[in-house]
Amino acid sequence: MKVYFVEDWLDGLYLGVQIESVVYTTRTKFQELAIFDTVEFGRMLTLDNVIQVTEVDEYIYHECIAHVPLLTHPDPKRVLLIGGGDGGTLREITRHQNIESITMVDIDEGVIEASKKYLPGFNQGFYDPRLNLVIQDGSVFVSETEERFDVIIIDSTDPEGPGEVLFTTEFYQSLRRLLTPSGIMCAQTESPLVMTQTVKDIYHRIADVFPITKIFNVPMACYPGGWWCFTCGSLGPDPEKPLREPEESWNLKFYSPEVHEKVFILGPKLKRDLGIRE
Ligand code: AG3
Repeated sequence: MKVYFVEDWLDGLYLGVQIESVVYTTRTKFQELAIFDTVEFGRMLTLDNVIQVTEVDEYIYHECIAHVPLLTHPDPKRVLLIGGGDGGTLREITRHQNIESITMVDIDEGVIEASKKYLPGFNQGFYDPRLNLVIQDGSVFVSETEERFDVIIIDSTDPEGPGEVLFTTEFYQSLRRLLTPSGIMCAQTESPLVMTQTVKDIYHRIADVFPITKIFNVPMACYPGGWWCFTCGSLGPDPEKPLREPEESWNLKFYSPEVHEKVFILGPKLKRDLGIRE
């Protein structure tokens, strides 16, 4: 018997992932969480029936969302991560030995607990002594904190449900206020192929707040359209120009200095669709 998990990407477009077994399901305070072992994507975590991570392609997303901003900032010491409860982004941040403190703010402790139990490839960052873990709505945290950060990373869900507030102009204004003078932020910003209007709206909201705004894009088989993007807002450093290289001992699988340069290339149609002129 073949059993499939189906994510409705859009009306008229879905992804079916054949399941080997259901590892864990729970209803957290905020969402339905499920972890499956799948035939092609390895272990997979879903929230409210939306695929968040799969073992097979998570490194593309996590390496890029972390190393693109961290390696373009001249010397990041204090890092803020909002969301990212599965731990994949945190795992990549903790590779940087020069970072002194990592504040991670996630609304849903249930996701972190599930990752600690069922996602062994993702969760080592939770045991890093530099981590200050805060369970709170990220939008509330950024509007109240007096702390300042060199790099801020937003590893959110889609802009629906608990993640929606992390895509507003007010939120981006708070991020700008929390950044040190050569600070940079990097957010996951959805599918350029099948959510183009959403990407465009987010891009322009960020560009209205930050002096430098750049989008980069990667393949992501498990996300809508198989094509995903991230947007960096910077107060100084050019997100396209890494100032340092990753250590060989990190054994990265996707990110490299060459990849860093290439992921910022957008095709002419996408640039037009997003209203990006340069
Ligand atoms: N966060 C972005 C997931 C968005 C996926 N959207 C979808 N499948 N419709 C992923 C969290 C990774 N740490």
